[in-house]
Amino acid sequence: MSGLTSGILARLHSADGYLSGERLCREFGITRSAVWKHIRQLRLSGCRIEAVTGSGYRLLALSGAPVSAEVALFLNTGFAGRILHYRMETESTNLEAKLLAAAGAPEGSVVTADFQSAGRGRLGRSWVSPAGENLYFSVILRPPVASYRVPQITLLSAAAIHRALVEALSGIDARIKWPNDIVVGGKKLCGVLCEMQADPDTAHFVVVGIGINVNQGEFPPDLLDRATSLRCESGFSLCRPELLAGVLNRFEELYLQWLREDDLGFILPYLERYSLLHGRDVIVDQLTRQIAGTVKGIAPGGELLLGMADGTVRPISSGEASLSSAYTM
Ligand code: BT5
Repeated sequence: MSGLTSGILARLHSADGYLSGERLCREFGITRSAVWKHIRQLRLSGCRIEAVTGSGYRLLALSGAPVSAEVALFLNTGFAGRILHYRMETESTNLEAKLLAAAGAPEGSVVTADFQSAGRGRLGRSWVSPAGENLYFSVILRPPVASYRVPQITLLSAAAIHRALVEALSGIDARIKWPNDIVVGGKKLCGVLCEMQADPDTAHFVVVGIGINVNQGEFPPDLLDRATSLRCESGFSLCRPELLAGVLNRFEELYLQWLREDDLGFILPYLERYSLLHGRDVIVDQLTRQIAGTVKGIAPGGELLLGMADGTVRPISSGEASLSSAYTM
């Protein structure tokens, strides 16, 4: 979509009622037929625009696809999402973002897709990514920090997503499940996959991949008991571009603060307040071993603090945590 088409969309979106063709001509310095061409373009992209003789044009509905022009309507960031590459279909937005980052894409660039044919989770797992319903996006970062700090970005992202979700749906009881999930009622709503290219000392770039189940109504049998969406939880369909912008708005705020700090200390009260695991007995699966304990909190470095049977507290830096009760059920 051209800059002018996006500009006309933004103008229609901010208008209170109808905007005459004549006014659009004047404001954008273009002819009547050019205005018509842009309106046609917007309609082709899926926006519903009413045209009434004598009154003008009125935006009835956005397409709802997470395209740059629609996300920009709700964005108040300095850099996050200001460059946004939208794909109708891609293998994985993380994969594309890594290629773009390696080719020099600036910090804050975002790749988003309507459908992922090979959406990825951690450790080679897959992320179910049907078309037209959810959000799949990856943010490129170039944090000037030592690479040991990079894993903290996963929890930082979870906090930003959580904030945006409760702002979009105030009644939702979403919980942050260390280290990379947002869950509602024990079912997964969102996952974060952070990948980086780094030297031993410095990170060259980081790609933060985020999948949020937004308007999905049904899940495949293997996810039926384990996954949910905002629509399943609330009964409402949400505007994907608005939610994506909401996450980016919150993310940029927290990320900039995190760069000024040494660690996650500033956001720990929030992470602990909305933690699914706080105070609970859990088992952390680290592939080669399982560690059982009681969650005492999160360390400023992002590690899960596990109280052990012998009274010591052990910081756990990676793994898949499950409630012990889930094991015995
Ligand atoms: C994650 O991995 O939770 C990270 C997911 C990140 C997905 C985003 S989408 C945009 C970007 N591009 C990508 O290719 N990836 C990122 P993990 O903790 O390993 O969880 C994966 C597990 O979650 C799977 O093994 C399933 O059990 C479950 N799962 C798969 N798809 C799901 C979905 N749509 N909703 C809920 N759970 C799902």
